[in-house]
Amino acid sequence: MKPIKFEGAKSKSTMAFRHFNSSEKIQGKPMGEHLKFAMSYWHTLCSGLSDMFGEGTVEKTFGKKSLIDIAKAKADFGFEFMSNLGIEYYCFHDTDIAPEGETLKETLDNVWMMVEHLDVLQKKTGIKLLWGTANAFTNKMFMSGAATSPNADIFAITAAKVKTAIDATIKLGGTGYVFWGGREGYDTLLNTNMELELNNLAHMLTMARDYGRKAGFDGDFFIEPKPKEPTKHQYDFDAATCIGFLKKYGLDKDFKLNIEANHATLAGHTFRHELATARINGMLGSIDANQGDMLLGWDTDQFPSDIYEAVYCMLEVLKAGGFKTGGLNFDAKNRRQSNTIEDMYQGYILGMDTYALGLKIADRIIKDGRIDDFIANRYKSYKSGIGQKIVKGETSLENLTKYALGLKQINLESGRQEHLESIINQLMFG
Ligand code: XLS
Ligand code: CA
Ligand code: CA
Repeated sequence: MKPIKFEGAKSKSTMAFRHFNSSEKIQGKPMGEHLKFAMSYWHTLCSGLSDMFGEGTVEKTFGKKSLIDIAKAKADFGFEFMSNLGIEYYCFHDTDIAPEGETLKETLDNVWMMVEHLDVLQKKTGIKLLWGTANAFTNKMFMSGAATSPNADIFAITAAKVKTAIDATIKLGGTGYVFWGGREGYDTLLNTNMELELNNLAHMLTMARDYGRKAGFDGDFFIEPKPKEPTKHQYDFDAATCIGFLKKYGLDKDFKLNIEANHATLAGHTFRHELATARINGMLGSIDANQGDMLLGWDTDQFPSDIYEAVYCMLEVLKAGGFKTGGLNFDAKNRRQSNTIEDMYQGYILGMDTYALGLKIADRIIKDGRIDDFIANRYKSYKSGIGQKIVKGETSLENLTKYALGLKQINLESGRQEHLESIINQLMFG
């Protein structure tokens, strides 16, 4: 496979970029730096595209037999794939990069062996690690959770995996470390001590923070909210729940959020709602870019193709001042019937072009100014007089009652949703 080229919007090729032109500047900054695209190791290099009803439709052993040889071949393919696409970052779980051994020691040693291999590939290509994480949900020992397991030995094994994954992240220069809850949640309170489990989860995150800081990790820790799947009640339900949790346990200075599009919609929110919730709390750290299917009630992890969603996402990213330690990780996999290497490239090209176009249109919306002006104007009553006192917290129920009793008439101004939606369409399609 050859490097994928930028051919511009007129191109009819689906094996070329039509919008993603890494060096093109938007708001004075190259597109590549705005978008910080990352490859998800698990979907891209490990998933055979099996589902609940059927086996995988693609083979990802890369012609090798032993587990270690397969792991190295995956890494080699992955770095060639990223280089061809011009993707500068990747994300992994410990179990994506290295096979599990017979014992915990063997498993952790395998991770270290692969870290050395990845280090060489990083130096050769200039590709960087965005974030690392520990998989504490696939192995059957985690059936009842990891940091929230009812069994303290499982908690200890989780700690060992988290420690190694943090060490690996530091060694590879990762700027983020993710905690996605996995099986941290419950199916029934008939067998669950929720209070103890939540306290233990906080103990794990606190130990990870303290260990990471001591070991020299100066990036961000991220929590990735998800409302359900695999458990009925995932503890990290959505952005607001996670922020409340982090504040309760004093972790909000070191943790930010990794918002996934598909998890947002599973929570009954829009993607933008989750991003905005994180942003206004100063916690928009990183993004898992994908999309779900509104007619299917599960986490389908599809490559993003919805331009509206990408536009609203990039508006939030621009408003947050861009990514610092995070980026846009394609936590996405091909559909089961898309089972060729070409499909893998086309999935990424689709996602990258969707977000590049999203960025361009978001910039256009900001420059146009009509939406921002409308919102600012809508709240003008808070700029002076009583409104200003409310905003500053300088009034009371008594004062406001006196003021309200003196009101002669009130102005109910239209929210003009349809007008605003037309502006968005104008700016998107002309
Ligand atoms: C699963 C999650 C997972 C995290 C990393 O639904 O998206 O892949 O991103 O553990
Ligand atoms: Ca994810
Ligand atoms: Ca997902």
